[in-house]
Amino acid sequence: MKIDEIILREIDMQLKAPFETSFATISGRRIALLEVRCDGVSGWGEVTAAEGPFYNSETTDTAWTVLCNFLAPSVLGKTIATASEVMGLLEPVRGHEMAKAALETALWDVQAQQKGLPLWKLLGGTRPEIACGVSLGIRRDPQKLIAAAENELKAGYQRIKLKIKPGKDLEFVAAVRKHFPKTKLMADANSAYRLADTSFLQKFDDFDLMMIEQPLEWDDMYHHSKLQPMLKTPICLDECIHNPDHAEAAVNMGACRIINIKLGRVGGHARAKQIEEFCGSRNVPVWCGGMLETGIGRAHNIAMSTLPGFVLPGDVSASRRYWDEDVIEPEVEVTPNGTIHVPTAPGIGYTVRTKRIDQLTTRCETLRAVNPSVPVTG
Ligand code: OSB
Ligand code: MG
Repeated sequence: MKIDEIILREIDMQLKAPFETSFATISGRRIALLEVRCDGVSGWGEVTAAEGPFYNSETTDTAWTVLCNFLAPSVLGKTIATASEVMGLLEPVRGHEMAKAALETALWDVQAQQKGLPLWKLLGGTRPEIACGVSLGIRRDPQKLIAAAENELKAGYQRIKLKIKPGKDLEFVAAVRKHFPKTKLMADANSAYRLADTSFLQKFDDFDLMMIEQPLEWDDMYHHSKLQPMLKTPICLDECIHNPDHAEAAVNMGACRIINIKLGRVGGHARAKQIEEFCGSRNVPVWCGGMLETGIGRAHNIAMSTLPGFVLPGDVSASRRYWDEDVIEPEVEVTPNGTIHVPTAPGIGYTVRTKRIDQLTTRCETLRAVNPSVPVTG
């Protein structure tokens, strides 16, 4: 694949309803989409960073800058045999996994199209249908949360994740558990607690949760390793895991028993797959997290979720839960059994609605190799 051109577009999209987490309330999204052109084939990826640096340190704007100034120049004009090779070219840039992932995942889309394969088959996926859960934002009171959960369970979703924060936590989880004694339930704190809250966090052990996601600080694996032995509920790490080495460290130090894999957070498909393989070898279940993506990011999440280690329902749900109108067709739909049928067309398997994207675009940058003889990295 010769990397001829990279086109970055920022689109503005309004969420159907605001999404409240312990770190922010998100109503509208500014999303950077990346199109890479190789040998006449277009591949698509999405920057999953949020608008502000409150989930992790990246933002839509930092990813834009790093892609334009550092990542694109180090790959444009170069030829790679497989998408997974691109991470080697991007290695001089530290961090910025979400910026890298947009490019890496777009190249996987190209490679799959060139081979005439659906992306999930190229990745080594084994399940033609994936299990879906939903992530419910924080609500004003427990009754509202129960109503939201009821709605999603009626639609078929297989598990409910509740966002929690101090003051909107135990009472909410208790109420939902009481109303739904058998439902697969979990909580996501997005780093809102500290090790000093251990005795409070132990109270969640009463609710038979599948897991509690990222209770302590975003970069603090050590304190999670102190907390996990004091909880019956498995800890699932999200924010802490940026690469396969982090996954190995977390599992070996007992900081978690489950890992949430997000393509953006770990730098793309190749690393996600490495984490999935490592976790499989250690009997650590993994599942696919979400970042309120458009259909493009969602399509990549669906492909990744077909890998054998993804044994738990992910935060991969229908387009219509987020958007009035998505940027792909067909839109992602969930069956009454709470599953998504994985598409069989080559590449990401959905058609990118370029006209709709053009209408939503607020800025656009086309990048081409300037002078291929001048090295730009290091
Ligand atoms: O922690 O999993 C998270 C959304 C934005 C940022 C972080 C998270 C989330 C979600 C929503 O939980 C997942 C989704 O439905 O896309
Ligand atoms: Mg999370």
